[in-house]
Amino acid sequence: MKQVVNVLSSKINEFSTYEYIINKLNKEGALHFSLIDPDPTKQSTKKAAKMAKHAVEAGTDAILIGGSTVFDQRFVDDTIIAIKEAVNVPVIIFPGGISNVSREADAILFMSLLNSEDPYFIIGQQALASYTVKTADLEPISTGYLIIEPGATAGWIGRAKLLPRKKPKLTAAYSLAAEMFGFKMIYLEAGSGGERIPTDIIQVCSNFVNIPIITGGGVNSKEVAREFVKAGADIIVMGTFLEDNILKDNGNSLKVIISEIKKTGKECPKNYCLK
Ligand code: 1GP
Repeated sequence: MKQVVNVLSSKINEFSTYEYIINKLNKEGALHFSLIDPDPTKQSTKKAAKMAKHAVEAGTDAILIGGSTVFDQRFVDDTIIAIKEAVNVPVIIFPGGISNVSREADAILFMSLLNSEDPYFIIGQQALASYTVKTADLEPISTGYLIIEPGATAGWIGRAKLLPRKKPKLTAAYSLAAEMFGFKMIYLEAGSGGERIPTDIIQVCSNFVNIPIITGGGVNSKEVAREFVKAGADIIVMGTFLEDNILKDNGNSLKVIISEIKKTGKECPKNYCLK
């Protein structure tokens, strides 16, 4: 046990991905994260690295690694290693489950699916993963995860009691509770590749909470990205758009969207405190 504590204490003063996020948000007003699914049926590690390189050239601020149906832990490690060799922005795990945890990443969104009906997704798998995160020297960034209707794969797997699209105050209540519990960030989505969350949900949540709001799912144009940032989203995540376009146009269409996010971010100054 002492050894574990020593391992950790030697890391306390190292550069923190969370600090990078907060400082960049306070400087730029909005960030963009690129989500890559470490799935060998989708792309090789080499292709994943190429996608990340184009995304960084297009202006993305971090690479998220994750998927709801990750099954090959070794492939997750290899994908992250390849990406880290290609780019120098933080690589952060966006875990779909325990098999997503990799010591190769810089940080992990240590998420609790707060609107799950199954305690396993609220605290169970997090408890099981906690030793790995601690001994792997992965920086946990506690994140309250909320899934809104229709929820897609993430909602189904996480046994979410989906938050109603037409009742933004319900999502805001969960977001506020997440902040009161001490979560550092909130992640709102309605599922990957599907329907986007209603903009007024972002707006109402942002009126209530003082921690960064991450959102994604179905973002595929500069208009949508602008609308989300204007409504109060701090970090826009895009996955499917990257998968569909980035190797075809070398990131040119992504660059247009990220430029819009940065432009809109300047109109929405932030002043977050480090927690
Ligand atoms: C899912 O926000 C991510 O959590 C990405 O969604 O694949 O639809 O971009 P998309």
